[in-house]
Amino acid sequence: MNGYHWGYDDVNVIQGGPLDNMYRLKQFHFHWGSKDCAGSEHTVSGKIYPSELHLVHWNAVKYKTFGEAAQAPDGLAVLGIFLDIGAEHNGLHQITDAMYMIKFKETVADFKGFNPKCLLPLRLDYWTYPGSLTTPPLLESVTWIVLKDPIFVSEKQMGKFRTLCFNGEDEENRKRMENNFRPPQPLKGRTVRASFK
Ligand code: U7Z
Ligand code: ZN
Repeated sequence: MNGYHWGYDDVNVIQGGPLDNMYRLKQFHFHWGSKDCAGSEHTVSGKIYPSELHLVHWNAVKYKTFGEAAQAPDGLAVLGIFLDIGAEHNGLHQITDAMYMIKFKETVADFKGFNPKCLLPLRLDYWTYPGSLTTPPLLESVTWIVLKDPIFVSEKQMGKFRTLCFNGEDEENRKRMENNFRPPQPLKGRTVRASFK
């Protein structure tokens, strides 16, 4: 016995590339606009995408908890994937088809057997740089890995994101969940490296 036990904790992980350790998936989420001309948090030579998926991973080799990792420079690794408008995305259906059930704050839906690997594009060319969380507390603990190739989703699927609300079902004023992105920030001397020529 070597004390190591393989388990589900080791399924949704990323390693290699700019990462010195294995990073474990904590959560994933999307940012999007009210219209297709806004939504992504990264831009490519000025090009803005309608949405950006973030697969948030943490260094469970070096740190005991996600909270501890979130405060260390090598604590988090977020894989960013652009969403562009095209044909329907089969992998995304399980998510967009559940959205009517979770329209309001604090509503939940059963969600089983989903592997976010189905949301990756074929080619995994990426840019990488040391950066921060894009929401408060904006901790500078993220190795960003932003894929060059977008995935394509239909306008109808994108529209389902925009039916979600920040408010609860019983609240008077409806506040649509949209434009939940932070615009690009100055590089401040950081270097962005590409995995490809
Ligand atoms: Cl985990 C933590 C540590 C210290 C102080 C505050 C926190 C905290 O509560 N959060 C950090 C951000 C809440 C959980 N957080 C996120 O889940 C999170 C993860 C990724 C991104 S993003 O940069 O990929 N958009 C944003 C928020
Ligand atoms: Zn995010």
